[in-house]
Amino acid sequence: GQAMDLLDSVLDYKELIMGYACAIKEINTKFEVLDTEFGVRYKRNPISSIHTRLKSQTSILEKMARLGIPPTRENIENNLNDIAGVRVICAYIDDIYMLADALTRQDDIRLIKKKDYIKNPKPNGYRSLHLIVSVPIFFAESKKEIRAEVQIRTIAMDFWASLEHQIKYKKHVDQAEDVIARLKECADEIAHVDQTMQEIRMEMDRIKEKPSDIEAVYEKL
Ligand code: 0O2
Repeated sequence: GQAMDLLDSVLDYKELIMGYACAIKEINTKFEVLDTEFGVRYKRNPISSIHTRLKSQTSILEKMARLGIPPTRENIENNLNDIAGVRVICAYIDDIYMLADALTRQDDIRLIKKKDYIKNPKPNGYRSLHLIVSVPIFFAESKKEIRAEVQIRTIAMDFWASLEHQIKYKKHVDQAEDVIARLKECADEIAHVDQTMQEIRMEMDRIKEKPSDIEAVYEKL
């Protein structure tokens, strides 16, 4: 009866969420590998932090209702790209593109959509590189392509986005117009700082590291 239907749908939901949880693990590991490799090669880690999140059941149902689509498992899988979310925070802008290219070049990753809000910021000043990718997940009896949303941004862009996100969800912000304008100004200043910081780092990279004393001795031999 109804109770069994409800139980079935709960089990189905657990299965659905499990796939996305595994996609998050897979993508998280891929970024950790890239960070480790880069650290060994260039003695510098491109990733400052990685944050992951699974969309809640309530948010999934709300979004499906907003889209006006019945929330069956198939419809959810075909229409929502952001149930699995991976946010990668970098120090420098060039690392964002390096990581995005390194991920999407992997032969098990399929790039579904790319939105470059760094080259084309949103009118409010939002900057970030968004990728929708799919990754194969190997289960005991099956293999499934699962989609995830990857957001890659700098520490400063992330700082901005978290404040903007908080303000957006506060219903009664006084002088909203003024706040929006000041946030836009901050976004532009941040973009300028990110650019300058990268230029300084690149100049430092060009200056070769001074050889250590022991290396200097060997060079003389
Ligand atoms: P939350 O609460 O972070 O989950 P699309 O249908 O794909 O073309 P969509 O779905 O709006 O358009 O995708 P988009 O533009 O790539 O944005 C998806 C996510 O990016 C958002 O998820 C936010 O996390 C982030 N984002 C986009 N624009 C902004 C912005 O102006 N400010 C901030 N702070 N974050 C932004 P959610 O589900 O909207 O929100």
